[in-house]
Amino acid sequence: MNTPDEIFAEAKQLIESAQHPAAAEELRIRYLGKKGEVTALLKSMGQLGPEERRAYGMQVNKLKQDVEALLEEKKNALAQAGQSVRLAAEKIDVTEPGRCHAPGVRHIITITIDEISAIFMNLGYSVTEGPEVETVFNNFDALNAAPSHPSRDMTDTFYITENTLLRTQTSPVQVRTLLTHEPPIKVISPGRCFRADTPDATHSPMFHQVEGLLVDEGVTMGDLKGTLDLFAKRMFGANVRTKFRPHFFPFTEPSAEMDMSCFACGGADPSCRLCRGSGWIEILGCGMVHPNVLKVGGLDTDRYTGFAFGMGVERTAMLKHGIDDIRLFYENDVRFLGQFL
Ligand code: 2NL
Repeated sequence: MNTPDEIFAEAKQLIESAQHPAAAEELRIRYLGKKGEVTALLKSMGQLGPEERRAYGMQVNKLKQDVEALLEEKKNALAQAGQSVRLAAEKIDVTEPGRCHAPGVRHIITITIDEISAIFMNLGYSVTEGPEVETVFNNFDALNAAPSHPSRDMTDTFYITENTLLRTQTSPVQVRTLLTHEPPIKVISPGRCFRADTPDATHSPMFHQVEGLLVDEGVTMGDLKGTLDLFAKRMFGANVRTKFRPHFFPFTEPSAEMDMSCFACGGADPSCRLCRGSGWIEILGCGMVHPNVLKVGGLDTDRYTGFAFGMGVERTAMLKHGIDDIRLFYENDVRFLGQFL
């Protein structure tokens, strides 16, 4: 058995080189535990005589206290060091630049629909939406389209069944309004439409429209012109002038297309991309609601008149932002989409 001095020397060296609280605890068990070396010395004293036991006892007790003190000191030092390591690891440099989370933007089609809607909402219109899958009745019959009208053709319209289709315009939303509401009616209906067109720079089989409908007593063509002229000025700038050209739609009579003065060249540039030197750009179709359409809503056509209009959202956005290909809207290239905020 080692002497107290030998045990102390070895314990001191081992405790000093302990790197971890668990290593220190192992050493405590090795020296001071039930089967530890110091404990063994204390137990062995029973074999000594009374004189010897007293002196040796003091020596072993001192050994026990010294090892305990060394362990205590080491455990404190290790805890302190652990704390420092943890603090160093958790240190945050508040002077570092922040990480950027690039926010998305609304799609330019959504932005354009919201701008158009805001202009009409400020004039007291409600915004109504309806299903993209519609009945042939709401999309064609109710809108005075002759049974032989070319737009009904399978090659122009996506039919789901004989009586259901993907709407080719958002007018069926307004037909629903006519069927369920009494005048005064003042609504716009933005939304997605579908036509079996081959894609090119100006055509897409899926596109968006905003249509408007106003029905009340005493509504005139003058109301239509004033409303749409004000729309053009708010949408494209206060300098814009408008003119109305006769046109034909089955659902309006009379019908017209509205042109606005070219905000790009004012008619001065024969090679102008927007107006080709004519000075005028077509922006929407409109007219006085055909009596046959008013009758679908059960209205007395001697008492009520109305106007309606429809515009392509893609075309409006392309004019306003100088976009030259409709397909850019659907390619989801963030370099394109991120330009419009
Ligand atoms: C265009 C022309 C137009 C309408 C849409 C309409 C709706 C009802 C009754 C009568 Cl419920 N008319 N809508 C009227 C005239 C023109 O759209 O060129 N759209 C892109």
